[in-house]
Parts: sequence; structure tokens; C-alpha cells
Amino acid sequence: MKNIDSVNHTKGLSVYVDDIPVTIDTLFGAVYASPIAHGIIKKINLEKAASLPGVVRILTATDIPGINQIGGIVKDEPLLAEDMVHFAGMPVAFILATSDAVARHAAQLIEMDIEPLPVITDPRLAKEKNQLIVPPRTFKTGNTKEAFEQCHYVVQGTAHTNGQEHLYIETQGAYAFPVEHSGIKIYSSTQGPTAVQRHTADVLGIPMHRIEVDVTRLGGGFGGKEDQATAWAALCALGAFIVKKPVKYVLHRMEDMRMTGKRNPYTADYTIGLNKDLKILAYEVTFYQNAGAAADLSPAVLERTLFHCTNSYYIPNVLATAYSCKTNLPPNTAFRGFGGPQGMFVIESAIAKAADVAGVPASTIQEKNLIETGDIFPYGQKAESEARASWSTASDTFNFKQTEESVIAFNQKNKLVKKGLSWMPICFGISFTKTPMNNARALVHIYSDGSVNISTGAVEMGQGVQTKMLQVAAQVLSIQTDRIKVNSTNTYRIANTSPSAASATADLNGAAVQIACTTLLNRLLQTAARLLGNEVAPENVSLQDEWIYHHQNKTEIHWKQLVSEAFIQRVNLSEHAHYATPVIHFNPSIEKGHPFAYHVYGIALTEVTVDCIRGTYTIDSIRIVHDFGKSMNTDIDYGQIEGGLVQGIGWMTMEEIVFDDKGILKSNALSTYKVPDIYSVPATIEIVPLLTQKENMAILQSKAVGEPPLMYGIGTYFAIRNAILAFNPSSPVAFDAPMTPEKVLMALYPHFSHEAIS
Ligand code: LUZ
Ligand code: MOS
Repeated sequence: MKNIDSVNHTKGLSVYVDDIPVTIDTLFGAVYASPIAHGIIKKINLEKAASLPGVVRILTATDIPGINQIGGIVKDEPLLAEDMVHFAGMPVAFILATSDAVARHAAQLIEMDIEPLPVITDPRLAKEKNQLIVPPRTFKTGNTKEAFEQCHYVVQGTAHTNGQEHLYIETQGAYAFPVEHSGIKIYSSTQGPTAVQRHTADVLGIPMHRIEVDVTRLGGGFGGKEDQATAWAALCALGAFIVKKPVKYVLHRMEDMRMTGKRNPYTADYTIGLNKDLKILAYEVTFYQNAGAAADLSPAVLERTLFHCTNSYYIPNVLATAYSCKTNLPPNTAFRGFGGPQGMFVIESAIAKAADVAGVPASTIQEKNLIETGDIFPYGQKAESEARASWSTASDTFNFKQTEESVIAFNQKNKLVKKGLSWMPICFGISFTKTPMNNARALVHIYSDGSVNISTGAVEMGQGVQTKMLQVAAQVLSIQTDRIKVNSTNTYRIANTSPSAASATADLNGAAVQIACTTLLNRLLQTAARLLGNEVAPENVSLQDEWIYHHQNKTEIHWKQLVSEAFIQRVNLSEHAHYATPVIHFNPSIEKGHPFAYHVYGIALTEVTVDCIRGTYTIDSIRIVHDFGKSMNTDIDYGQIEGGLVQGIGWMTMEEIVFDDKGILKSNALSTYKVPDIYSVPATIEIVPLLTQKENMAILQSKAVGEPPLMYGIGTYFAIRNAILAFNPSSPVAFDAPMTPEKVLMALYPHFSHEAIS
């Protein structure tokens, strides 16, 4: 089935926040944000800005009727700065004006007297000063100290990954309307309508039931709108609440880049120990997460890093500690993979370094240590592993041996152009790591004309979740897809939603749709049995392609007639259903449990070519074997793999976030922050499904696909590294992503200093 949005997207008819028709009395908002990263506010001068014609009102923290707080996990994040600023870009005031241009002009006229305080941008320094967001976490299994003593190879090192800008095509934004009885209706570009509702209620000091949040779709989220859509929505709501007029604020790209958090950068120290046979016996790792100036989702991201620190390998002795470090950067946040990629980069670095020391290709160590079904992850869950199946399918399908030999032959023939290969297995746990978040609801109405309307907590952000919701309903009810409409996501129809995140949205909401539709179907089958006569038992009646069957005989009763009869017989044609993932649990006091419904596996084989004069590179091919379970929509799922892969490549190679030591973002526009484009994607992307037909807890057996493929992109880093080593085997190539062309050049010619090259 095609994505239900594809035609309107192509025609430009799909509606985003900025496309909602603007009412004539709408006011436009603009944020005045702190120009410096850390300081004490002495004085704010609003006079010049306030006197600009068209400025209606300027709101500061003192105007907030409820509490000035939007922190989710930790209450450490004011909506508007009070007496301190903690990062450059921190909102201080919100201007309401009659036009967008006037509001932004006024923001430039605000003056602030700030006493600067020392700025910390380095997480290790923050840790030294004991500036932690939450207490550290440690996952432990076996005894690493004893295990290292039995190791033939013990290798230590450090690895760093930088942040990543979400760069959703649609920037953050909201449009809030005052409604009667002091209520507010908010259109928000958010992955978490309930988070917007709850925090806005807190800020306005009113109950949640007065706040309706409505989301039709997002032009991308990638985690950046899981928690960080809240501020703009709450500010618009605050304006609408106080001035009693609609308020709209859609951020410009540079405002968005400057004021919002990004993927958490990490730096880590590792020690890995292997025996003579290259079995990994022990792994110790310490992660320093750069959280930025407030907790936001960083504590949960930190947790997912620990869950993924051994990727798809079985390691019997593990000691992994993670620190969430508070720095003066915009609060970092969820980003596709949510700490998993950061953890996986470190184990892959450790394996690559161990391979250098042992004088074998990394793939030898990777293959020997793949996790098997029955092995226990460091957090206590037993694996249902597809790691080896993925590896061997890829090895056969993509001719590992031959590819390796052709790369060696190429490198022998060519002096100034080198190829590199890498294998990147992935293993990603599906479920929110916070067990209570794994639930969802659906509301399904069948109207008397036989048309169906579905509401769930799922937010469409381009990932095709609404298409999947529709498919689930069509399959259970056995009706044509064009009889079904999926509604916007709205907190008045569906309450207490978890954000659309963790790759789990289709699983959770789809299961709720499945339950609701099954209940409705059973009611209708009882109606059909009554229609067919006294002797007919409902168990012998079924609905197939819109027709009622009795035993396997088609009857004269069509869906539309059945619904119409049910309506006349006063059968309930609406159903609200709740789903909570069974089985999962986790005990953080011992850091053990069964946190994931299942894992998604796969492997990518990456081949790159490096120009050893210029340091530039091209990705020749990426060949993937991916564990889809049984994909319910291959168009959508292949699209997720291609998109995730390219986003992962961007993070690993070209996307370079630069803050100066004063905490000011230098890469603050698309002219200084490079994302992959059509010229930089691999010439060949091949995706092969792993054919397993096992039971799993995914919706219609179709495993979650949103985040896992991003981590295939990590392979590109190691393929480039191998090409560099083919040119200069003694290069001390650092494990320091992204591997930009500049870094490649330095690594090819390490005897030149930075100064000599520039
Ligand atoms: N968000 C969240 C996530 O709140 N918890 C998670 O475990 C998670 N995982 C991936 C992406 N977003
Ligand atoms: Mo996400 S990183 O699943 O919002």
C-alpha cells in the first residue's frame, strides 16, 4: 500500500503548522534569547522594543501565571530565564506583535545587562567539577577485573562522537487559540502532544482538560520534537491566554539551530580484553555524555547508551558506567537512536583497535563474538538473536570473500586512491526503556454509512505511521482502505499518550487499533449472525473483503448493509481500546530486567573510496541485510532504512557541530552545517530482508524500523578508516566522529601539523 500522504506531499497540499489559515486577529511571537552561554541577569531593558509600532506585549518570566518550568524528567528547565542564563539561545522574553517581521525586529531591540560566569562546554571538565544532571549509572555483569587477567590482548582507548542537528524540514512551531472558559487550543509541531498539554497546563496554572493539542503531521521530528516542541507551544499558549488573541510562532531555521538541543555528544574511555581465539572476555567503558544546560531527555538517552554498549556482541564480563554531564550548551535531547548509536560507536572503536593490535581484520573479531539466542545481555534480558543469521545471509548474498579480495587487489594497484571496507552489525532494543511509557490507545468509530474513522496517539512525522494504522484497521475489519480515515492526533480524543518515539509508535498504537477493531468486528459478526437467522452461530460467520461469509459460503450481506443494520439495532459502533506491552519490566536498583519487547538486528557492508591527495571520499556501496520480521509495508520500511542510513552517514562523516569555547554555535546555518545530499549518498544501496518468520511482539509481525537503520551509517566511519590505513598503515587515526574530509587529510598525512597544512 502507498503512503496515504504521498499524493498530497507531491502536490504540496499536505498541511503543516505554518499552512494553517491565519485568522485576522492573530499575533506573531518571537523569542528574545540569551546572547551568552552563562551569566547572571542584572537588568533587562524592554523599552525600545516595546515602543516599536506593532508590538503588543512583551512577556517575561514574571508574567507566567502558573509555574515557570518545562523540565520533563528533572524540573530544572525554566520556560523563560529568571535571574540566570545557562546557555546561549536560552529564551528570556517573548514578544507579541502584529506581524512576524515586527516581532523579530523588536527582539533585536531588547538589551540585557548580564554578568558573565565561566562557561563549560566539555563534559569531562563538567564531570571533574561534579556538575552532573543525575547520579551516574552502572551496568555490570561478571567480573571484568578477573577476566582481564585471562586475556591475551587488552586494549585501551578513547572514542568521541559529536552532536547532530535534527534538521527536520519543518522547523519548530505552534499556533495557539484562546477558547471559552479559559481554555486553549494548540496546533503544535510536536512528537509529544501530551507533553505539550501537561507543561502548558503547568505554565498557565490550569488543568490539562482545558488544553486541546492537535497535530496533523510534522515535517520531520527525528527526536528533536519529542520534548523540545514544548517551549514554543507553551509560549504561544501563554500569549493567547494573557492577550486573549491567537498567537503563532514558527521558528526561522537559524533560530531553531541556535535555540534547540541536538544529539548528545559523547566522549568515552574503554578497555577491551580478548583471549587468544579472539573471543571478547571483558569490556569496561565509561561514557561522558554532554547533556547541555538541563536534563531534558538526557537521563533516558544515557540509559539507552548503556543498554546498547555491547551492540550485537555477547560479552560475559562488562562494566559500563555513564555520566550525564551538565554544560553550558542548549539542552541536548532525543535523536534517532537515542544514545544507542553513541554506545555502539565505542564498542566498534574498541574492536577496530583490538583488531589492529591482533593483526586481523575487525570482521574476524566481530563475527566470532556475535550474540546468540539464549545469551544474556548485560542488563539481564535473554537474546532472541538474528545476529548470526544476518551475518551469514549477508556473507553469502554479498560475497564477502570476493569483495574483500577485490578491495585488496584495488589497493595494491592504486597508490593515491584507496578503498576501505567495513562490516556494521546492529542490534537495537524496541520499547521505551521506561517501562511505564509502553502503552497506547485508539478510538475507532464506524459511521452509519460504513466509513471508519481512527484516532490514536501516533504522530505522523513522515515515517508513515498513519498509513500503518490504516492498514491494521483494514486488515482486521477486512474492508477497503478508502473506507478508512485516520484523524489528526488530538489530546481530546486520545489522552495520556507517550510521545511518538523509540521506534515503538506503530507497535503500540497499532496494537490498540487492532484491539478496538477486533471488538467492533465481533459485535458486527453477532449482528450478522442474527441477520442470517436463528440457527447461525457467530463463530461460523466471518467478514472477508467486505462480504459476510457463513462457514466458507459468501452471503448477500455486504459491509455497508451490515453496518446500517447494526446501527438500526442500536449496536455500539465505537470503541476505545488500550494496549500495554506485556512481559517487559526493568529494575533500575539492580539494573536488570527484560526491558525490550524484542530486538531488531541487521548488518551493513560498506565500501568507500578515499582520494588520498584531497582527503575526500565517496561511498561506493552499502549492502544491508535487515531483520524486518515480516514487513507490513515494504515501501515505507525501505524508505525508513534509506533515510536512517543516510542520516547515520551524515552524523559519522560530514555533519559537524561547532561551538566555540564561549558556548556560541558557529555552525548555525546550512552554509556552515553540511548534511548529506544527493551527491553524497552511496552510489548503491542494496537492502535484503532477512527471511525469518518467527513469532515476535511487533504489530502484524512487522518489526519496528524507525531508528535501527541509522546505526548502519556507523560502518562508513570504519570503512573510511580502513581506506586511510591502506594508504598509511601507521596513521594513528583517532576514533573521533565525524570523519570530515579535513580529518581524513590529517590522518593520511599525520606528520604534517595543523599549522603546516593551513
Ligand atoms: N524516547 C524515550 C526514546 O523517552 N525513551 C526511549 O527509550 C526512547 N528510545 C528511543 C527514542 N526515543
Ligand atoms: Mo525519538 S529519538 O524516537 O524521538
